[in-house]
Order: sequence, then structure tokens, then C-alpha cells
Amino acid sequence: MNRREFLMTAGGTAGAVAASGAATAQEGNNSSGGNGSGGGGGGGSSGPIDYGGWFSDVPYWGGPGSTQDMTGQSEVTIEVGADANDGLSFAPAAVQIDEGATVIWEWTGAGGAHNVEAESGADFASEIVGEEGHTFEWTANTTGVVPYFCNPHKGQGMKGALAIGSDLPRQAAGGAATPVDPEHMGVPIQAHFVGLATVLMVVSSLIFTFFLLKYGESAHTKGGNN
Ligand SMILES: [Cu+2]
Repeated sequence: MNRREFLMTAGGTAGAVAASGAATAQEGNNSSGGNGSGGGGGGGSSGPIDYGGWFSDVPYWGGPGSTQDMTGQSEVTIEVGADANDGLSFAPAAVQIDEGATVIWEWTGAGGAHNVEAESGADFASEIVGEEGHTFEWTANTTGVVPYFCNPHKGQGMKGALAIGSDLPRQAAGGAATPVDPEHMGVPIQAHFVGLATVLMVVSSLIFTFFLLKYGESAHTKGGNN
């Protein structure tokens, strides 16, 4: 086997090895993608409840862990027009309650006219009133997180949330919020990068072989010592 033949064989082998590597990498990524979608839920019973950024513009929000545990009560009361935020607040801002519990919002008369309106997870909306002593009731006929707000003061951060039941989204260990579920980001994008990198490796090795074959034996070997 002369040098030219050797290089051609070597180049071909390298290409074949790299190509099979690409196939293996892709299979590996597909299976790990499956694992990723399995672990995405984040439900459970430990760690602070994750409200998904709902309270990020709420000035009186006490942070993760400030959820008031009101489980075990068939009736819970939430102030509408509480002291914080010049009356533009709910207190407690976030409560954990049992499914089936009755939530009673009670107007304090502070902060002007308010209402109570579900953002998602439920479908309730009260009338807008300002008078002290007004109440609005809703029975928790669902589970999960129900963020709600006051329509006239949503822009000033008058928001609250109900966490109903025990199977609730929890923040990751270490207190870091997980606003985006990796499942929704399309895990396979990783496989594309691996495939692309492998193709680049194959192509660059072929180009290298080509230049070796074309120029390797000409200018520099000509007039050499042997
Ligand atoms: Cu309000």
C-alpha cells in the first residue's frame, strides 16, 4: 500500500467512524429527551409553592415561603384593601387551602373600589365595590394555583393567589424559580447541535484528507533528502 492509498483508506475510515458516531449521538439524545419530559412536572408537597412570576410586580409580596397555610379550614377570609400598598392589596396575598373550602373576600373600605377576578385556573369575578364590609365568596371546586387580581388596580400590583390542594407546582431546591418548563423549550434542539458538530467533524476530516492527497506529496517532498 503506497502513501496515497493509505491516506484514502484512512480518510474513508475516519468518515465512516464519524458518521456512525453521529447516529449514536442522536440516539443517545433522543432517549435523554424522553427522560427530560418525564421529570418536567415539578408537582409535589415540599418546597415553596411556585406562582410562576405572578407576584413579580407585587410590592407587598413576601417572597417564596410567605404562602399562608390555611389548610384544614372549611372557610378562609382574605382582606380586600389591606394596609399594604396604600390599600391596594390582598391579605394574605397567597393562601394554601383545601379543595372544597370556601374563600370569603372581605372589603375593608381602604384603597377605593376593588374587585376580585381570577386570572387563570378558575372562573370567578366579583363586582367592583368600595364599601367596607362587602364580601364575595367562591368555593374552591378545583385544585392547583389560581392567581387572581383586582381589575382597577392590577397595574399597581394588587394581586393574590390561591393554592388549592396539595399537588402544587413547587420551586426547585435552592429557592431558584423555574419559570420555564424545559419540556416546553423543545429538548431536541440539543440533538441538532450534536449532529451539526459531528457533520462538521466529518467534513473537516474529509477536507483535510483532500488537501493531504492533493498537496502532501508535491511541493514539500520534491527535492527532499530522500
Ligand atoms: Cu383594587
